[in-house]
Amino acid sequence: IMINYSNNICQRRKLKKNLLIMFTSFSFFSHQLFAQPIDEKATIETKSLYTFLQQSLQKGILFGHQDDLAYGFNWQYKKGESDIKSVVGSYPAVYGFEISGIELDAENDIDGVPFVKNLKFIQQAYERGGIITISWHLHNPLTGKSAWEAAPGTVASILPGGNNNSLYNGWLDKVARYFNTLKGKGGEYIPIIFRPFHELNGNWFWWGRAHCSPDEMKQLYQYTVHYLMDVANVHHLLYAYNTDKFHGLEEYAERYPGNTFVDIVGFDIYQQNNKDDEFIKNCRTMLTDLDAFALENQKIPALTEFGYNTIPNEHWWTNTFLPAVKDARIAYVLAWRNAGVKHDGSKEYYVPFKGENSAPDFLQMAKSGLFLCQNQLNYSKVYQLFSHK
Ligand code: BMA
Repeated sequence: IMINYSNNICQRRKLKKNLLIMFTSFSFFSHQLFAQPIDEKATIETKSLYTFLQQSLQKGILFGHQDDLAYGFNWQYKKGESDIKSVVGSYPAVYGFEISGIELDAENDIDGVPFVKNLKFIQQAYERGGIITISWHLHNPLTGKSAWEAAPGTVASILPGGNNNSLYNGWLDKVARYFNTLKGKGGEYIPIIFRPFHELNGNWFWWGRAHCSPDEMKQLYQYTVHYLMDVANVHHLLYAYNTDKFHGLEEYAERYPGNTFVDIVGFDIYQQNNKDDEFIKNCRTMLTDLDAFALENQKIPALTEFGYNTIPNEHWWTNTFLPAVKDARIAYVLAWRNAGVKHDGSKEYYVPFKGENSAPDFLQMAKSGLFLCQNQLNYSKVYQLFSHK
């Protein structure tokens, strides 16, 4: 840039103003156009998804639901069915899936869905421009028990030098193998937002806060990303770092593995009882912190899981959820699964289904226009922002 210095104050002011405009627009565009997934070898569809998620921050919040295509409150494996669709007439924009069990060669995931079926659902969603995110409630590698059964020393045991490191490598190989089966019609890999070690500041999983040091957690996250990317050569993943609810940025960042290991930053939040105002307040505070963290680290913010089990308040969507998230800068929200009536007779569901009490209110919320569903996306918009050359 050629700059002609002048002593004229007025001209100098003008120059200052112009430089300011140039600088702000440059940083705006650099944030918009130059940020890339952490994986330099990310496939072109994965890069496209990343850019799409960034752009969508200006357009609205993509609405997501776990296991949306596999089952709903009172159905299972019905072609074309979706609880979200039964209420708003469109599939969600984001589809959550689970791979717990893959590490033990199970045929079904932890919630009973066969992996071969999940593969088909993922392909269907992808082909219409849906966005896929996958969680992993991986078993405890030290004890072989569930993700919820912590044992001292588990994390250290799977890091390099630990007794179970090669076992864990084997698990990651299986995860990589499964991810490599996720392909579109042209044989291209389907981009996945992978969110390992979710809710890592809670104490309920073996990788939780009470069971390993911040350093061990960071190492585990870094090791996992490095292994999948550089050893297993998987290049169609975006990585989400995701805490549970947290109190302030210090807690949020305590176990953050660093900017070269994370693409998306988020947290999970559930309402537990009738305290709607508290939910709104807490959620807004955390979203403000998340926004600051995401801006500082140039990451894409998202609400990686949320819900109020059985939605006891029929106006929860417009009275509570909408006020909680409406001012937030987040790419997507993911409601948890509609498990239905479980073996013990208890119910579990987080989005309405046809005839459910909060369904009209959910529809009302959808009309606010804040949320984007599948009907506002298509394949080329999400996955073909860049061309194969
Ligand atoms: C939990 C519940 C469980 C489920 C688990 C893993 O929050 O929904 O029923 O098995 O997630 O998906």
